[in-house]
Amino acid sequence: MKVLVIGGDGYCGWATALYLSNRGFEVAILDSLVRRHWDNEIGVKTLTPIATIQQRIQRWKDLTNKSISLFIGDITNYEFLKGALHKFEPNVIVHFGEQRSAPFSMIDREHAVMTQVNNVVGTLNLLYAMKTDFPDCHLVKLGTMGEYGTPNIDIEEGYLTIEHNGRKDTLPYPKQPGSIYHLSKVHDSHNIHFACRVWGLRATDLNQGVVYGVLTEETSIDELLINRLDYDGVFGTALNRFCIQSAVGHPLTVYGSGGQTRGFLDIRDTIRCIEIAIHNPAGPGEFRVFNQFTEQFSINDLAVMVKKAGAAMGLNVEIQNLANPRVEMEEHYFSAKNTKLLDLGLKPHYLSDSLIDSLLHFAVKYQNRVDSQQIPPRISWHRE
Ligand code: NAD
Ligand code: USQ
Repeated sequence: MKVLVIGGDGYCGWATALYLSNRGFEVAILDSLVRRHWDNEIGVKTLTPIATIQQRIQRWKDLTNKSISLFIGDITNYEFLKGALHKFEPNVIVHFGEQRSAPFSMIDREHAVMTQVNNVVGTLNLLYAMKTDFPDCHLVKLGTMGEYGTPNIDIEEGYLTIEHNGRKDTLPYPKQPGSIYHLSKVHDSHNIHFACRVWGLRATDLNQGVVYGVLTEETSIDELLINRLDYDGVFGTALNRFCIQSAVGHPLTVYGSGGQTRGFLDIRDTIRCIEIAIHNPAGPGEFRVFNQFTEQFSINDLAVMVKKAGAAMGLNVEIQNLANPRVEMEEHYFSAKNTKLLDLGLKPHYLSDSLIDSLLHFAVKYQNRVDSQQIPPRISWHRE
């Protein structure tokens, strides 16, 4: 089976491409490398020294004798996208290729517009290319749990059955995203749903929670295969940031009171969920939604766990409550369903002391690459 991994040079995409290649899928990576450009634009670096995509793929070939094809270009360029699809002829397209940072999307009007154009137009191009030439291809699209926001009722997997004035229907779950980036994912979901309903395309929208961790079986076998691990205030995400902060003696940056609760998962489960979605494709015309996370935590829960694991390693970890740069609820109900992937066979790697411990050791190993100036949040959601 041929799988095209769009965004395959990124954090989730690189780990997924190698995992699928290792399992015998014929894999191609399509990436514009724009994420490396955005890092340069805002002056940040991943904790880890990542090789070029060409070196990475060559090293994988040298070590395993498995080839990964490479298409460098932007999916907002329709001619390029169509050319790549015709050359590779995928059975499955796994789409990670978007601007994925909420703070980056909130910098100013330019970054907001760029995020939505990049994400919405890229996905729309993909849908048109599938409609015209690859109608049977299965689209596995990375969405986000943040599409739902934090409603005061249970979050279902994509759809909600509602009774209204004596009539009943199952409709898309209401969306209340918390950033321009998260909104772009809502727009994508609507467009993909439309393409399934009207053109009969098949798609799985994976509403993923916050991913943590860095090592997977494949990315850990050689330094040249190492994955990116972001810790800066723009692209770094909660738990990964806390581990790296602990390693360099920076107080943990809890925004506001820290009661914000989100779904989380280990990167080893990200790649497995993609494999599960591929093996169990959506039917023609079906827009299927899975909530892809394994556990819920508040930011305070995570900070306390990291502090405890740090203490066991002899690190003195402080927790600091910063003024929240975001506009979000800090104390709220959060109860999201996540049974669909479990029913299809996902065996989660739950967050454990040993995982935090290994992330802390990993962070300590690369601590000399940390620029502490990049840790504090510097983008505000507030109106001046
Ligand atoms: P990332 O920034 O590490 O990787 C994204 C990759 O996509 C980059 O290599 C980038 O160059 C590429 N890309 C972006 N726009 C492109 C375009 N127009 N054409 C071609 N390539 C393009 O991000 P990630 O953390 O790996 O996230 C991947 C996906 O998973 C995103 O869609 C994100 O919304 C989703 N997701 C991520 C997380 C997380 O915690 N990292 C959680 C939930 C959902
Ligand atoms: N937070 C802190 N301190 C930090 C970083 C974050 O308190 O140092 C808080 C934020 O205020 C927020 C929560 O932690 O309440 C999550 O923030 P995050 O930066 O870890 O993640 P988020 O901005 O939501 O985005 C990340 C990915 C995005 C993905 C999303 C999944 O960057 O691509 O879509 O996680 S979810 O959160 O489920 O929407």
